[in-house]
Amino acid sequence: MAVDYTTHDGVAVITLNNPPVNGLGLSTRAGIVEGLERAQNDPAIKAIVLTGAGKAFSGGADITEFNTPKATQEPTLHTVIKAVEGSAKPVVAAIHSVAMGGGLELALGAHYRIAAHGAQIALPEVKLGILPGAGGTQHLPRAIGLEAALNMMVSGAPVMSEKLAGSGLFDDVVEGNLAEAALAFARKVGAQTGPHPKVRDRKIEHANAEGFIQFTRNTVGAMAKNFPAPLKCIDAVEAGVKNGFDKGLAFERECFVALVQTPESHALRHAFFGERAASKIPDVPSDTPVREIKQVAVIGAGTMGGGIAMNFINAGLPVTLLETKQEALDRGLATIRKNYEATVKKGKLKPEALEQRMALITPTLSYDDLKHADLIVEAVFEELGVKEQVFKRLDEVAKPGAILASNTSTLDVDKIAAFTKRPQDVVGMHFFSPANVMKLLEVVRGKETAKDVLATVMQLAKKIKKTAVVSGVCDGFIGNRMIEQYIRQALFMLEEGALPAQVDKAIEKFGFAMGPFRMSDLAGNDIGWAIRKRRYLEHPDMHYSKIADRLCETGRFGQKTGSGWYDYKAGDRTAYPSKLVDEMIVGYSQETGAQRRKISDAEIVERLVFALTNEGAKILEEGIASKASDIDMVYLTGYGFPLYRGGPMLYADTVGLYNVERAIRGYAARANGDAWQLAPSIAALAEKGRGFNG
Ligand code: 3H9
Repeated sequence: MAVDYTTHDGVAVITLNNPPVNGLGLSTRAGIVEGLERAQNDPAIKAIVLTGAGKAFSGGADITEFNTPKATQEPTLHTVIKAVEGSAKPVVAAIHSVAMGGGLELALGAHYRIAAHGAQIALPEVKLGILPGAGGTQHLPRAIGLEAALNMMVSGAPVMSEKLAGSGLFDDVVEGNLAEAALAFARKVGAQTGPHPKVRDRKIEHANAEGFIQFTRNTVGAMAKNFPAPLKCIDAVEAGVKNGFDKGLAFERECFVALVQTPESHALRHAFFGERAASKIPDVPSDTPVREIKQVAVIGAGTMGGGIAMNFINAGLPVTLLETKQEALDRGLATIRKNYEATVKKGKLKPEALEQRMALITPTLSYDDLKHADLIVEAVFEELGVKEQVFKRLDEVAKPGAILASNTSTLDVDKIAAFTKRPQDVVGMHFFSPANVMKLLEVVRGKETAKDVLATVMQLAKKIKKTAVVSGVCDGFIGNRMIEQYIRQALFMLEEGALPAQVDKAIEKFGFAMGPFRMSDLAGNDIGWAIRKRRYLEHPDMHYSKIADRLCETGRFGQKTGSGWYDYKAGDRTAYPSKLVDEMIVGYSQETGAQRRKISDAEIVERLVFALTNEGAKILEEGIASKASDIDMVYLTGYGFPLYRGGPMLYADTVGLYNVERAIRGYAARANGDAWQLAPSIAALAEKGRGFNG
């Protein structure tokens, strides 16, 4: 039963009861209408309270119903809200916690609203690529004013109920028992004669509504490039301001129907569910007991170790920070302090909080100080020999049951685990740089990693606000293994006729935050060089362009040396195309006999993105990732893949795997075609007319 109906001394209480968040799916909607009718037909009932059970009043429309027949089946949310509004007996919405999207729109249809302190109020539809489609664009400006309403809609950000007290949205915001307050309020208004107030009858008061709308449009237009929904919110509000509630409502509906079918909305919804799905590991049940993590230790106070430590400190967990030399430790601590000082300067952290956070760090030079840690994360030099020393030492000092994590980005976690007598406690925690900022955490599951270790790390990831994705053991794990194929294609294209700026521009226009050459200059070209040198030994048969090695041989390691694929000026991170490098590239093509040709931007995008997709498909085939959305989450949160395209796997689905297969087969038949080994699953899915995501 998605809705409960009870009576309390003349008041009917309709309680949404559709866990986890009281989504307004078909059965919930039908239940509300049924409850309203029951209350109308009972002469003993004088007023109605509409409320929610569990952790939300309502999280809004049921997103899983979008683009399915249920979404439009009566009673639609519009019908429900109309029934609430039209109730002859007053309806009081009692909001004890989250009221979002359709949930807030439902409450706006009620005659009265009261909320508990701390309730989260939002119209977050833009985050799903849509606009509030059940009257929110018309009701909210009438409830809290044009400016505040537009802010809430275009940002989608939640606002605490107490901040909205006195805004016109709530009749009361209470600190005590909301249920009792709601019943008392309902009895009071139930004794009054109607008609009861409707938000739709209020006026939108603003001295210069059109001017403000235009101002918002200009600001949002510049910020929301590639995301159509925020501008549509403004259009819908404007329609209501100019033409009145009903016409505004009709226009809002039109916009909603169009937006819900856009690839941007599809991508954003994919990311919403992908993020939640990533935390679920197929063979690790959600009720797996977790180990308690009260003390953390981080080995290595360099950029990575320091950033990792900050994550735990920010979550209030004490961290023991270990280095081998006092000066390295001092340097690490100074960098952490500097980072926090910058946050204080931006006004995002109180000065006293800075000291509190620093006080959570215990610096040490001794492994013996790690014996109380529940989790130890190693962030030392990326070499197996160094890791061996560290893990052997950890095996001696760590307490039984402590989780031993490696931040390795490419090394074999099973080999690292084998350095200890407790491989079941060893796991990879691959943070991305800067570790205190980047959302992604690849959790690398060794063949012996215990299930409760995985469950603990996934839970901890939530606490430190990371998107954690589980990867099996392979070279580069999910993210770096795929990026290698992407970089390989980028380099081949230089040989075949493109220049770095053209490649970067094409993929940045597609939506990547940074093209491969600017990215490489930022990370340091020597890093890729070191990896390639290892590859040449491990995979002598694998074909790489040597063009990047040439660049490195000249000492152009990127921004840190003032030159790389591009030229840089002191104190300026702008990448200026380098004549010297461009000539070197053309010279290299001539030397190797490569026929330079004009490469289109479309080809650049296809080769880079499909290289990711193809490797991603192999990663799925091998079970390194358990679902396609995990791969997309890695790319959306760690590699700057454009959010509005949903990741390399969803993008391939959007293009159609038949087309992806054809493109890959085409590239495989051309120069450097040996780099394209079509993943069998792409062909198999294409034949069935399916995609990675169904
Ligand atoms: C809308 O309302 C359109 C209308 O304007 C017009 C209609 C005509 N639907 O996040 P959590 C699931 S659009 C379906 O981990 P929390 C979620 O997938 C909607 N499912 O919990 C997860 O499932 P699972 C506008 C939903 O406590 C579980 O609930 N509303 C929905 O950290 C727990 O989620 C939004 O955009 C939904 N609407 O946070 C709000 N919401 O357990 C989106 C959640 O299987 N939701 N689920 O993985 C949120 O922001 C958070 O979920 C919320 C709770 C703050 C509510």
